[in-house]
Amino acid sequence: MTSPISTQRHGDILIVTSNNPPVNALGAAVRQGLVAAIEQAESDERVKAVVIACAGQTFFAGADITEFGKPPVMPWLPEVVDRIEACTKPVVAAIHGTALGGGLEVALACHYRVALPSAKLGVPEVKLGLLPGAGGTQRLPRVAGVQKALEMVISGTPIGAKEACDIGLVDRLCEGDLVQHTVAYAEEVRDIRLLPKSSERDDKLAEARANPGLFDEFRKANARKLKGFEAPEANIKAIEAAVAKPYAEGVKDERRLFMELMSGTQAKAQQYFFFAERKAAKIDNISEDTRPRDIRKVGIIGAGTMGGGISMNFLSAGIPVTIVEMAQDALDRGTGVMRKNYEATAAKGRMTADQVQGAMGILNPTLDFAQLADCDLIIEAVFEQMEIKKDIFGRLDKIAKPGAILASNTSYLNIDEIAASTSRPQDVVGLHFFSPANVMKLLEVVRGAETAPDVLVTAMQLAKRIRKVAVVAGVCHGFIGNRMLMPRQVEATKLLLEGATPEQIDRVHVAFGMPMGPFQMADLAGVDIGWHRDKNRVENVRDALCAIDRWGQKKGAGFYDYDDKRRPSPSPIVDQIVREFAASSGVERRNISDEEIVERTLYTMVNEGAEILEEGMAQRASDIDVVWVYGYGWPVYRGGPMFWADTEGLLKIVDGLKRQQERMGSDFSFSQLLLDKAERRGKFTG
Ligand code: 3H9
Repeated sequence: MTSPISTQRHGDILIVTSNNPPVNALGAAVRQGLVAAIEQAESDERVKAVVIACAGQTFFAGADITEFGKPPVMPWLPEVVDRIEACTKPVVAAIHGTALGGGLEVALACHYRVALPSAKLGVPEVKLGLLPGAGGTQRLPRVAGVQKALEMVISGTPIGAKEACDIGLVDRLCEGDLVQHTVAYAEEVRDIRLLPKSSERDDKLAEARANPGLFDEFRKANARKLKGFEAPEANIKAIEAAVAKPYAEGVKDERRLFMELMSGTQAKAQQYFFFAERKAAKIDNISEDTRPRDIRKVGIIGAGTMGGGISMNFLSAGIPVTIVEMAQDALDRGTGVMRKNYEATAAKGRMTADQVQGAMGILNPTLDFAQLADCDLIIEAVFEQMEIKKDIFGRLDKIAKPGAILASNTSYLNIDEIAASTSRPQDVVGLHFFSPANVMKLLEVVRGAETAPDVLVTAMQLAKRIRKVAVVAGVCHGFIGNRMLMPRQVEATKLLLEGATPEQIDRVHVAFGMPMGPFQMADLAGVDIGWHRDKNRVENVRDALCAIDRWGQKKGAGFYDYDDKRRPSPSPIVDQIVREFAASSGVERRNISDEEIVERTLYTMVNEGAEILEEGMAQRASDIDVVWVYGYGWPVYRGGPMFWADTEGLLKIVDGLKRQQERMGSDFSFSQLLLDKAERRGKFTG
């Protein structure tokens, strides 16, 4: 087998090149090749300095994640980086693309770093439930400063090469031919023998030692973001060790903390999720040579919250949008909200005024439906009612150009029925965005019975262009995400009558790691969503709340009372209503345990997920997990509902559901797939 590492002498510089597509991950062969190349440089008297560069789209993007959990193959990455730093001849990194994780650790071990201005440098290990484990927690604070290192390890977000240069992480920026420039740099430094070693620097650590409160302040400032996750605290501790101890001791702490994380469930969940997200983009049963349709212009019908949010995704990606409303005031209101949202982003420094202008400048607001005629994709985002949608699709059929994709943003309705109101069902697809649509990363792509393969491929590619993560769902009520919400809501409401409070149920969900519980979510989204609007028809707790205008946060009251800062408190009125309903429906009230809440509101979701898989409404269990992490804030450190069920053990899930089966009554039936897998000690994922 040929090595992914090749060497070539250019005068007295040895150019070491890695060619390990797609991202030059630091797999065993790359690590072995790098050590061999350094040995070659040491033993060849003609070589005065070394350049480490990568072919293809990027500098090393990190350790090879597919090797995690397998028996280790020598040399380990920590040994490789130490060997590079110990080289007696200057080693210069040539950085393009993304120097991430182990890739940045290799660069930090080099004595000098040259980069293209477009390069990005970062340590995303925290997103995999890990920390930079090849000396990164020790070298990065020494080179970039402790505060910056803390920010980088905790966010996992890379910084640009320009900033890296400003803080001393990159020594020189260059335009044009990177390797040529790096060789020239190596020639400048080739005679230096007292080489700068990242591990030996102390100046920036000394600054941190002068500010002993730094770590606690950092923990306090980031407490909310870090809640529930194990890796961030381990990252902070490793950097604390860098400041407090000599390098040789600090790396020992780093290794111990790394191994602890690596053997934990959170790291497994987060690494599983990394691949789950990438798998979601792949569509079953579609030939690989299916070409996407060209999307240059998008039409949106409806300038409400959803229509406006959806439009912003395309505008931000530079794709012109024609947005249609029925009345001028609704159109003005909708475009006004979009502008305000952009301006708020600009005020936070995340957009320039020119970018705001640029986005709004390619928006064409109109009352004229006929202006959709030249759009390549038209997304309907109007009121959730089948008759209205069918009418719109019938009209679209008459004016849209041949080959245009006609999409509905429906969150529950049958795409096949909508498609049947056109003469081109093959062009119809569901594009279910999540609210707020300009923020939430998830997009459910609903595949109708007749949706053409190239329409699906286009939808998946377009999702990437607008920075969404797309998951293919089949046609069923609520698709993947909202369908799984239903059993949760049914049981949560029944638990209220039986004696639990909204606070208790929400607390259990938040403690589990969800951003909010079912009743907090109802209050935020609007208790009145889907309500029949007849104040005299009161058949359940929700009807009763809606009848007295307790529609949630927007009315200052819902399942909770809210003060003028939208802070919730338990509501005696809701308690009274719940008790009355319990009495009138003959429900006996009792103490409800937290465990019962988990079994009836979370285990039931797993059961529904299994049902969705069994019916083929999701392509794979990991797609369900992607929907729940990106659409509803399921804690990524638990992988998603299906991965979590696997870690709990499917037998335990089945036993819990059996325990509750009588109480759940006819609202619940077992998924055969779940029962079968549990019996065979099987898993949904992996
Ligand atoms: C680490 O370094 C630990 C060390 O500190 C300590 C060790 C002791 N390994 O994302 P894409 C695959 S932890 C293996 O679609 P893009 C990916 O699965 C690592 N495979 O491309 C996909 O495969 P497929 C720290 C990897 O252009 C293909 O490459 N580093 C790895 O949108 C293309 O990926 C990270 O966490 C990997 N490290 O984005 C960086 N990375 O085609 C993780 C990617 O079969 N990677 N693949 O589906 C990324 O963030 C993005 O992939 C990157 C490119 C930005 C590089």
